Amino acid sequence: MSEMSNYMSQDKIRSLFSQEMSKMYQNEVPAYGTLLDIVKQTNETHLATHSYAAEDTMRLTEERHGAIRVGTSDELAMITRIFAVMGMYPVSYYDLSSSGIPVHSTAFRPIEREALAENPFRVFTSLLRLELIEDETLKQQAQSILDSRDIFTERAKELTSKAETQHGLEEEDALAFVSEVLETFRWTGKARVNKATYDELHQSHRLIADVVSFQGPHINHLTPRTLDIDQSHADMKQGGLPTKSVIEGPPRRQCPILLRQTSFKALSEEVQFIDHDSLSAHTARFGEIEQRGVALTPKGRALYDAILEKVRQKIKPAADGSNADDYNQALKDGFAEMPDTWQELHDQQLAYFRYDLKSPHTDESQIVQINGQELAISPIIYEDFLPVSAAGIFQSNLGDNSHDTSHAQSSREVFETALGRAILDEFKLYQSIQDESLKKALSSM
Ligand code: OOG
Ligand code: NI
Repeated sequence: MSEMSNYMSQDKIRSLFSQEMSKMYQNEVPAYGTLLDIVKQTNETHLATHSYAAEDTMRLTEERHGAIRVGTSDELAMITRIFAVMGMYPVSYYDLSSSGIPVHSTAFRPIEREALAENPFRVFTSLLRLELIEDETLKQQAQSILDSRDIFTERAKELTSKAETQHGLEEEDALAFVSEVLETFRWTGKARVNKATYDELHQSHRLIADVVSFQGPHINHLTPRTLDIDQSHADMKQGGLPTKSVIEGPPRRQCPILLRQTSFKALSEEVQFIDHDSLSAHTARFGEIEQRGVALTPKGRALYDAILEKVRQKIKPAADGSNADDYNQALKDGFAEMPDTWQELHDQQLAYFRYDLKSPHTDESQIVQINGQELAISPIIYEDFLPVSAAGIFQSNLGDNSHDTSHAQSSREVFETALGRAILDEFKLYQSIQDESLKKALSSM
């Protein structure tokens, strides 16, 4: 396909986009720059005393994910097309309404092993579920406010169509595409509604005010990768960032699983309403860090979900941090049930692994028997999100007074219709990476 040689690769476009997004966000939210410094420090200290394979620490301090919240299915459909230009596809459906948050979500991310290695940047994308607003009048008002906005620049839409038609973008167009798309995620501080409407939306749910009141889905956080989240979490507190009380996800383990994340809470920002005379404080934008471990199989995930559920039935982390130590202890105790060696996780088919030929350097603990052959295993890193954790991240930024929406029906079909394509199944993606590596390893013996 020689005609494609002039096009910038999707991976490169995605990398540029995440870099530009990072620059913009550091300007918009100075505390985020502080967070990046803290993580950089943790990682340097950690690397001085631990060894990693070079490919594990490439682009270490670059952001691993960001998040946005859109208001309508048309917006989501266009976002889907835009992310596809950057090689990002919707993986997994997260229904957060069961946690009292009126959205459902997916994450747009690269799916091929090579693309993930090049730049794994993902965007957790939520669609507001206005049907969960009880007040009919307010619901209709919110809908018509959303229907009257266009969150994309004309040029962004043109370039997206062009990329689709010609299956790629030349460098000049790709650069323009990145900067035009960035506009959609920029914070302006200018609301499209008056103060009274904002207050009413806010009263209904803080998230609804955040999605409906503005020109577009401002990026609400970015998330770099830390090599030691417990250390970074402590340093964030120490450094005076208003840090979430507990780390979401599994506890610290010998063999890290899935995803652990923590954040500093959204800071107050000035908002100008259309009736000009009100300047007020809106809290929506924050900073987060993440540490990822091995992806679990459906069996491993069921065990994870069951243990977490059991722990949370005993103790739920309070927003003010008052029971954080007890919660962490309960989490640790609960997860004692889950095997914590690579071999057990592998042999019990709880997690996904890549197979390679054994080398003299292969650690004993990462050698397994397959078809009578000894192979080396290495964990396949989890690339997706966890609904309970995501709800915890949302909630810590919505304050204590956010009231529950009624438990709504999950509506994956509605979401997929809005996307204009099917959501990919994370388990199938991990399984195929595992299968391929096994085939390759066995055939080269
Ligand atoms: C998204 C929160 C979820 C995560 O890392 O789980 C999330 C949001 O606040 O819009 O980003
Ligand atoms: Ni996040």
